[in-house]
Amino acid sequence: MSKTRTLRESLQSAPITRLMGAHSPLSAKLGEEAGFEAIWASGLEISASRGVPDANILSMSECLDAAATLAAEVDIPVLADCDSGFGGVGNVVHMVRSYESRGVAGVCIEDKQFPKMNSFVGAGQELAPIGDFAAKITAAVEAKRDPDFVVVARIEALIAGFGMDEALRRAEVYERAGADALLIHSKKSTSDEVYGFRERYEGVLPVVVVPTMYPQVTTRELEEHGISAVIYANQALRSSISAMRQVLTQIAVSGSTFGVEDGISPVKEVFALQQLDKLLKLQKRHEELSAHYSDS
Ligand code: SPV
Ligand code: MG
Repeated sequence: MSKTRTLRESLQSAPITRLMGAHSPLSAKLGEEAGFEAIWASGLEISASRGVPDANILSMSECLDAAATLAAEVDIPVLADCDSGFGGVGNVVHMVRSYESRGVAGVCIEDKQFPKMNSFVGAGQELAPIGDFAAKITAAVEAKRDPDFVVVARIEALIAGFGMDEALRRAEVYERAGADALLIHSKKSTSDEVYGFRERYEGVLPVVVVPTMYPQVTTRELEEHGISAVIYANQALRSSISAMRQVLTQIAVSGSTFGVEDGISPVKEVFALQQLDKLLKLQKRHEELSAHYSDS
């Protein structure tokens, strides 16, 4: 089955789909290895890995390259965080064509103005007019070539302080505009707000959540409340920052790497993630074939 169809069907059916955030092929591989159904090519993670804020500082082609590069290294589908679509409707159409042609299974665009600001930053949460964003969703849906390519509409009304009625109004309009799923984002410290949205939303689209600010919630609880997919958007990145910081400080302070050896991945593990065994097999076969052709 194609990755686009896999993602589409996974969102539309039980059990809940779990997406792990990634910013590199290595982190995507670790997400796949841990058993997640799909990868979220996170704007926050990709920006942070480049040392810049999550505020459309990177261009679309930089984000695309990061998402496509990690998509090429995993067998599970990748949903790309495409911020607010990188500009006007022309940018959205170019974005869909580009991501689709580079092996990404779907895109998520949020109803904020360009340039967007990460949702957990107090300032800069400017919502796009509902009609403008809905029309972009329709343009995105009409631009795709593969009918299974997924277009997720992300609602930022709760983040921007416009309340539940506005979030629900937007959900209904984005559904009519052709979205395949809705991502309802919340910065509350409990899941009540997204559960409230799920209860009052009367449409048929799968609902996706990102529980960064309400980490106590479990996948099972989300599923029991009718949530179709959960994105663990940035835990891989954050764990790598704290692990690297701790180890690097220890080496700097102790003047040796001996004390950290037991706590870090052996070089062998790095080789395994690089699929070195495949290269060695390939080289062996090449030698054999080479000898065979030399004899003829
Ligand atoms: C991301 O991972 O970039 C997201 C999720 O969009 S959030 O950081 O919660 O906005
Ligand atoms: Mg993002």
